[in-house]
Amino acid sequence: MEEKLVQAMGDLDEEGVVEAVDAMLVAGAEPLVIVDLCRAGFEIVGKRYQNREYFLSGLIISDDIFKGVMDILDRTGCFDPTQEKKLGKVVLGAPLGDVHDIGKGIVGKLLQYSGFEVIDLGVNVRPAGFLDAVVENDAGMVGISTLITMAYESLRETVLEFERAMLRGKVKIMLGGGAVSQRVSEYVGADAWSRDASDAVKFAKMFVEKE
Ligand code: B12
Repeated sequence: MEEKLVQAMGDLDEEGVVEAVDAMLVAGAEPLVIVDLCRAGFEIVGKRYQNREYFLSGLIISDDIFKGVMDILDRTGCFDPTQEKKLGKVVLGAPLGDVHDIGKGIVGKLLQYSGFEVIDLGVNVRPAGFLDAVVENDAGMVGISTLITMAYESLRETVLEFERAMLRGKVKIMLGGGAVSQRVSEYVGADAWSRDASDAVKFAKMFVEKE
């Protein structure tokens, strides 16, 4: 069924995706495993887009199909922010120039589920937008999700914005999304990076403990 889900996502076969997700849930699969298999399916979509087998419409359809998957997973209650929010505040967003928000949405849900308050600024967030939100909400952490290489400069600018405001020492910045890597993280000057949503929770807990 795992294979079927990845393939159906890659083929933009909505019915196949829903069937596979339903079957996996009945079999007791973890929602995060399902999310990760969808991500593998997105990789296929991305490659086909690069090879010009798919066009922009293909990317849009894959987004639509995945929203359906999240609706199904949401109905299971697995992402309910049931715990009292007391661990800390995380400002989350996609940087200027980037409108991808699927991974960011997952990260936001996981953080909330794990007891963090999430201030989600959405996509295409200006560097100063992150700073303003941190100041307004007295938040100690920032999570930035990036899928597009064009946004590297705005990531760097965001970190510089905190440096200029003399807040860099107080605010931890983590990066994630398909376009990040160790090199990007070093260039930007982030505190942590990952392409795994659950690491956002791990990092946030680590940041709070170190405070
Ligand atoms: C769906 C999609 C779209 C949808 C997005 C819909 C939406 N609401 O997000 C739409 C149609 C809008 C879109 C638009 C475009 N896209 Co697009 N898109 C994709 C696609 C197929 C999937 C992205 C996705 O959601 N993946 C699934 C999620 C779950 O993965 P993820 O974001 O990496 O998140 C996971 C982890 O990284 C981690 N994570 C995420 N955030 C964070 C944050 C923190 C702090 C941490 C710790 C972890 C973490 O957790 C998640 C779960 O594990 C990718 C292909 C790919 N391989 O990714 C291309 C892709 C990203 N797109 C691409 C391109 C080129 C575009 C367009 C420029 C196309 C165009 N001609 O207009 C525009 C960009 C517009 C812009 N300025 O941003 C390229 C980017 C290439 C590059 N190197 O820059 C890709 C890679 C496709 C390709 N191979 O060419 N796209």
